[in-house]
Amino acid sequence: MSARRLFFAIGLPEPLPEQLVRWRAQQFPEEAGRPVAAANLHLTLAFLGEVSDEKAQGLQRLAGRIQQRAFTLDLDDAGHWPRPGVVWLGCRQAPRGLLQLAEMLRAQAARSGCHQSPQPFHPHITLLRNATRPVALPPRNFHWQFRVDHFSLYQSLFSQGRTRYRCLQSWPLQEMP
Ligand code: 2AM
Repeated sequence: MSARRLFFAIGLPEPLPEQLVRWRAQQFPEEAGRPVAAANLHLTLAFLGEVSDEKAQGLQRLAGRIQQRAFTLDLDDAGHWPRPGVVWLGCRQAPRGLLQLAEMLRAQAARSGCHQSPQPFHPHITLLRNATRPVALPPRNFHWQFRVDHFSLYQSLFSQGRTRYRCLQSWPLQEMP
């Protein structure tokens, strides 16, 4: 039986990925960590792990039933987790809509047998990996904002030493009438 490595996430609208990559290059020295490619920048809502096609179909059906309002995401926070070696961008105050959406997807995933981390959900966009040594974080004078009006299911593919994410399906979030 085939299994794919899947996760639900929010992708970034153009031209934000390129803007973030330029800003990152100005803010962090090369030795700080391995930069995530612009096309791979995303905010994970629920990590599913290796999932059979049958289980994935069930999770896609459940995702399609989610009724959730669109929300605005403010990227105005950054941090460093030395243990997993991650430098990230996030929000000082996560919107309720984001937390509710992630909570729903993670609960559906857990009920479907996809192990969910017991750690609380901390919404973030990974900018650098392998950042295990101390890193000077940029001054908090940055702020990007975008409207989140859909979420997606991605497959993580690894070949020729590179990770690439393929969007399999997207679902809209409701705008206020
Ligand atoms: P990270 O960026 O903090 O590493 C695809 O791997 C996405 O799923 C990444 O954004 C990753 O978060 C997230 N993720 C969450 N739990 C994971 C796990 N146990 N293994 C790999 N990725 C995980």
